[in-house]
Amino acid sequence: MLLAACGGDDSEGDSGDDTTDESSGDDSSEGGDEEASEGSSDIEEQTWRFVTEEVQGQVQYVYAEEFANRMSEKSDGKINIEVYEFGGLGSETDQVEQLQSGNVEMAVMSPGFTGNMVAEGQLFALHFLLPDDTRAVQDILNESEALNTDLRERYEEYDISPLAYWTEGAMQWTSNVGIQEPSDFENLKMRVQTSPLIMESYEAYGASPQSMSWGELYTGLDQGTVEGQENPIFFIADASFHEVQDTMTISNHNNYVAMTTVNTTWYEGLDENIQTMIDETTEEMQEWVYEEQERQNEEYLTVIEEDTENPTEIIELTEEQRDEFRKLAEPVRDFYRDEVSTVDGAILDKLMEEIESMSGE
Ligand code: 6CS
Repeated sequence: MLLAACGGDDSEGDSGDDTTDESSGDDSSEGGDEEASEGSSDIEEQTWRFVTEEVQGQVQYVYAEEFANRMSEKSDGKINIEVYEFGGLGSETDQVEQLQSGNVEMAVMSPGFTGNMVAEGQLFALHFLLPDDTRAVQDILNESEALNTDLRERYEEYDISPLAYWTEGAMQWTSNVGIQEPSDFENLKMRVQTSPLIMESYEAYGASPQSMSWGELYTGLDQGTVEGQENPIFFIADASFHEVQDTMTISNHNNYVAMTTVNTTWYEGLDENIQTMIDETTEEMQEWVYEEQERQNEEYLTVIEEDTENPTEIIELTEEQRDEFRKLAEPVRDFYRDEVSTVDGAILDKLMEEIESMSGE
């Protein structure tokens, strides 16, 4: 499949020069005024592949398109990045393998799909760990040494370098039962990503979690193979999950964290000026993607609210109701320390200290 996809069939990949996608917003030309970097004349023409877990218009995809455009401009057109949407190169876990083997150079990856490999990365599955405020979450993701140094080193043991972590927004629950208290999860067949700790988090509420690719999720919910799921609002609406679910619970129990990743061996073999160009672009993109996810999450909330053909009851949890879930979620941190982590939870504990010291600033 990869060979076919890499064979230059434009329907599979995006050259990265296509700025016509309206959903990338007016900002798609941001960075367009930037001068080609000094020394770009030394750069040899090259094509890289950048795979995402989402489809055209969704946050990860427009992120990769914008990244590609900026790299092309900075390199005076020498670096051409082909962007692949979800599905073109297999499932989410296939994509992880393709990055590791170097079949693709770059990927947007969710830690929830590397849980069976990088044990420490599962800390993102812990509910009520990150701050409630999404901006504060992004600040932690930008500044945390636990994540950007210690966790990165763990991923690098598997030839994956996370260059940045960014939020795609707070996650909410959808179901037909209308989740308001932990007992509503009793035996609920909850669809989750492949991380064992995500499963543990839902077992703590009494649910019956099942891992599944999101490509099968609409049908799974429609046919009752699974009965609930978690995602940011933009994704729930754009993937039409709300059409096959009666309720959406605004729980803000966690943020959806994505990682900009590169194949470590490939990246380390690049000329220093190209590495710098990648690093600078990754850093610039942090604010860009923050605003993009915020815009999409706001817009798609309205889409759900105004979809009269597929009405979805929106249930907003009170702080007291959230506390009932929090009480059950917090002991899962000990499970992570004792049963999951290979360093007794050292990265988690450092992250928790960082969160505490940032929230006190
Ligand atoms: O639920 C999922 O698996 C998908 N959710 C998002 C927000 N992005 C891609 C991911 O695979």
